Amino acid sequence: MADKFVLCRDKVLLVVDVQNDFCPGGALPVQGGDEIIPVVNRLARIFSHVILTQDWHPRGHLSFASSHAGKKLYDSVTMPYGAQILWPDHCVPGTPGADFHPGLKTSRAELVLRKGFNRDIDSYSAFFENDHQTPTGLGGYLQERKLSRLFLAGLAADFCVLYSALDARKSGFEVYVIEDAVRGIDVDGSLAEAWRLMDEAGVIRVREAELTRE
Ligand code: VGL
Ligand code: ZN
Repeated sequence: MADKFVLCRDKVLLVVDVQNDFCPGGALPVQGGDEIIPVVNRLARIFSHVILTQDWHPRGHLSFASSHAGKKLYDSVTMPYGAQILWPDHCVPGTPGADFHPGLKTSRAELVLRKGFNRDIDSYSAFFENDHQTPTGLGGYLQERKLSRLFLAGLAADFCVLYSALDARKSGFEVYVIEDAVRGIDVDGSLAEAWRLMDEAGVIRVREAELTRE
């Protein structure tokens, strides 16, 4: 089973948002978020291509509850592009929370993609902003380099990993999610729903051991 993964030259490890703000002690901590770091570091050594994403929101970003008078954390508001959950201020460039977790080994990354930098629109997905129309350029980058098999890791399983996986499927990529290299936020059952949506979209679940076994 594992041999089909090894020596696969077009495989990409896409590491989503392993930043201080999503780890314990951060502004929007994902429970156990830092536990995936040793797993991701081991995986990064065996993939021929590593891409990292960084959530990157200017101060006053409209996904922040603090930008909406009278709204509370995790309220949902209607934006021109649809529903938006309101988050604590997070991943503001220039703050430590926006940095990669110091334990994450970043040296093998050939691309660092930032997303969510437009004040008026969030971008959970590494492929399209939350209007599902504005591309980040990642799809074009992968296509141009003929990289078609994506293995996702990172935070959070039920937001940025989920939307990246779904968009990648829609864009025609073969998509795997490495179950023990992700953790979720779980707002109102969002984690179970995320696994359901990924299964339905043909995202294949794998574990680290299946990728490393000889
Ligand atoms: C994320 C909520 C807000 C994520 C980013 O990385 O999953 N979640 N911004
Ligand atoms: Zn964000």
